[in-house]
Amino acid sequence: MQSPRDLLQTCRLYGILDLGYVSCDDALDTARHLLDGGINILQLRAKKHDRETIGRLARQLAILCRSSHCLFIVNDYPDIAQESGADGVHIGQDTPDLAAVRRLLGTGKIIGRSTHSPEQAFRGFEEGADYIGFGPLFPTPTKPGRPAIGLADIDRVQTKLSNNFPVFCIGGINGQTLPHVLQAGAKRVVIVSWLLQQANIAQATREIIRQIETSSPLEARIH
Ligand code: TZP
Repeated sequence: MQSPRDLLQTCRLYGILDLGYVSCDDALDTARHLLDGGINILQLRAKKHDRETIGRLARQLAILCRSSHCLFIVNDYPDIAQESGADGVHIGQDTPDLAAVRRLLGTGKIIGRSTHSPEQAFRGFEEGADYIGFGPLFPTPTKPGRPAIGLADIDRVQTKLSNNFPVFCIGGINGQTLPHVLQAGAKRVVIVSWLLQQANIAQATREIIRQIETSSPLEARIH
């Protein structure tokens, strides 16, 4: 069986079940559509819900994702990630101490870090994040008030961190902007609102993964 970190290497499209776009009642069905489309990393992001609701949903999603060989990540709450059986947690810049999160979760779990500049990206790598989010590339209502950083630094950041280190470009990515993001050197992307708003989420997911894999093949890993 692949370890979570090995599976992370194969992830090209990162889906986020953002409860700002999907109701709790629809969350599991929406997750099933994303899984049908081939998503192999999925995050639960809930900025306005109470811990109990998030914990309950996280436990259900952890089981669902595991049965589909999909990594499941909880945003913001290391303790919920731990107790729900998730594969890891995603933390923002407002959680400064990644080492403390690592002590809580141990080395078996994945820790992802949001970064909004090349400097933050390099720091995220150095402090031991297993992957970083890098963006927002474009302005996005999903992260209001956060300035867009554009495409110019993607290639430099990905190359400096090595092509094997998972840099997930994020923010305002959709069917139209994706080709520009890939052209700029992105190897992995996160798409939140655009994917969740598609009439056929599974088909859109499949098509986006196909586009990423076609335009941006990963170099073979030497073990
Ligand atoms: N972090 C940087 S941009 C962003 C997050 C969580 C939101 C991206 O959402 P969308 O809807 O794909 O623009």
